Amino acid sequence: MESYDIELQEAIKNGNNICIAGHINPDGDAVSSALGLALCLKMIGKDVTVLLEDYSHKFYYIKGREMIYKGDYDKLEPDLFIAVDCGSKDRLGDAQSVFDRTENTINIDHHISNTEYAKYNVVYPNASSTSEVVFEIIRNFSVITDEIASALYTGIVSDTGGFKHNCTSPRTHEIASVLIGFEVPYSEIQNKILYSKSREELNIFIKALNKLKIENGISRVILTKKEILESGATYKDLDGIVSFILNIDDVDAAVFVYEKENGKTKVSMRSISTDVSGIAIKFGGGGHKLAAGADFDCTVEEAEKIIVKELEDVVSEGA
Ligand SMILES: [Mn+2]
Repeated sequence: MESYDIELQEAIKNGNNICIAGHINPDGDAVSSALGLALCLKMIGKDVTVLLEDYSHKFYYIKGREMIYKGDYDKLEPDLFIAVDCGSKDRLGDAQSVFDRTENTINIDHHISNTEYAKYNVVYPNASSTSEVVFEIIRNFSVITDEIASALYTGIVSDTGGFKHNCTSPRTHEIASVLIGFEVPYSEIQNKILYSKSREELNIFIKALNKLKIENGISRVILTKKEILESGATYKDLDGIVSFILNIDDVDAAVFVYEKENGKTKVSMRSISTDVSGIAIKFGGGGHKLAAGADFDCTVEEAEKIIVKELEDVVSEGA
């Protein structure tokens, strides 16, 4: 660990009443890094409150759910706030107000677009996942249990797509090898996270694939709120769609554009070799080189046009 991480460890040691929060609409890495870190800090005697929006039932097996706070955020007065997997302060959602009134704040992340908004920023863009960064931090406290190992393993599998995405490094595998030395049901975890689908997810997949278009190496799907809801799906069932439509011969970039519950438009991009993070940042979003997204105030059709044009420019530059 680098020298400023000693300051970080001191900050954690000095905190007693700690809030840990992940980004809005939490994915596997946000849930795993938040709960994995929470389980660890609880073991070393801290009072821990986890602030997470509701997330996919797929991740309900991760221990520590009872630490997730359901009460009034105005009542929280932590002496330390730790944000995990959250590239910018506004992505904390409702937890942002708690962050703002807490003096000691830590930001643990791996997004290249991270805005370093906390007092202590521990951002490793080369790490596969925030769960990987959390492992590097907590191994210094030397308390890893089967539950913590299962949580962090889940986060790593989730963000690497099963050690497949190019964020996977030799270090990622080293950490995974340590983690599966604990009682970690790695086959079940991989099946649950990467392959199994609920009926609702399957129905929205069928709908999405019926609307799939492929042109100039770019695959795309757009879905309106009406289409999503009439398939019986919820917004948590949409996660796998954009990665799925990237896995098509001769496709280099995939775009999934959908209407959110609040009527705004979400654009989610994945790519094999094209850097899509720049496009996301240009429209006020963020993410990673090969996986990024942004929100738009226009209709899904308008957003699709804008993004496909941007992508065609970048894809043709790279060709
Ligand atoms: Mn992540």
